[in-house]
Amino acid sequence: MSNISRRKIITTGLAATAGASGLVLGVRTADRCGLIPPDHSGIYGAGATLTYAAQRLLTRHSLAREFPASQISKPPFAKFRPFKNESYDRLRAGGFVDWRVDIDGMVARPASFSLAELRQFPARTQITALACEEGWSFIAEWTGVPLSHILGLAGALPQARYVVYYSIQPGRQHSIDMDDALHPQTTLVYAMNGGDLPIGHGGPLRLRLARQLGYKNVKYLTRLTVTDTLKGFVSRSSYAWYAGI
Ligand SMILES: Nc1nc2c(c(=O)[nH]1)N[C@H]1C(S)=C(S)[C@@H](COP(=O)(O)O)O[C@H]1N2
Ligand SMILES: [Mo]
Repeated sequence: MSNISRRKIITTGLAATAGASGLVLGVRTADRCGLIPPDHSGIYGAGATLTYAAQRLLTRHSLAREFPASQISKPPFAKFRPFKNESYDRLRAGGFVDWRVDIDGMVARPASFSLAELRQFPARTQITALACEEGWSFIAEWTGVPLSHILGLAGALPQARYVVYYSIQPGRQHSIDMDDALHPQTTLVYAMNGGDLPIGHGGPLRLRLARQLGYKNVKYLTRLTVTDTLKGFVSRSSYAWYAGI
């Protein structure tokens, strides 16, 4: 073996070792700073941990891009998935007057709100893109109540770390950490492009997270649970827990 190729092997080996220990160091630091996503799994989860940690540190308080009205996408949108379910159909037949979203868990005042009540709360309207992990996206104007307002009304306890949220569609629950829950663009959306939120887009109510991929934007929202752990809240999703964009 020539000196050159031996040196090459040694440096390559060193670089690989440095890379691996860099990851471990990164994960350890992330753990100390509360930057480990709940779906990490040891060293194999290092990629997800570093994505989460890096994005948290870089963009903690930053807003997703908002667009002018001229940029709103023309319907029909890329993917429209009509939804059927007996209790949903009953509520729909009644014009959604009986639709409610409940908030429970680590809150001082568990509560339940109708759409009419939600519409009385301070609203936020924003024109943002919804991007599916499958590679398509569209821009729409979304109007709703900031989740931070609902958490304030219910009195989320200081030790709360996550919000788990549920759809009337079984198996569609997801969860977010408090940074995303309190983010000003995180809203319970009941209107889109100036009209009621269409059925296909989650009407009458969905959670809209401008800084998260499509699948975290759960449609037909019925319940919010505030918690300090995600143990026991199993998500069926095979996608990463953290879907920051
Ligand atoms: N209840 C429910 N919420 C859902 C879904 C779903 O099938 N059911 N699909 C998710 C996915 S994968 C995406 S990309 C977006 C799509 O939103 P849209 O239908 O408004 O385009 O909704 C998300 N929320
Ligand atoms: Mo998606």
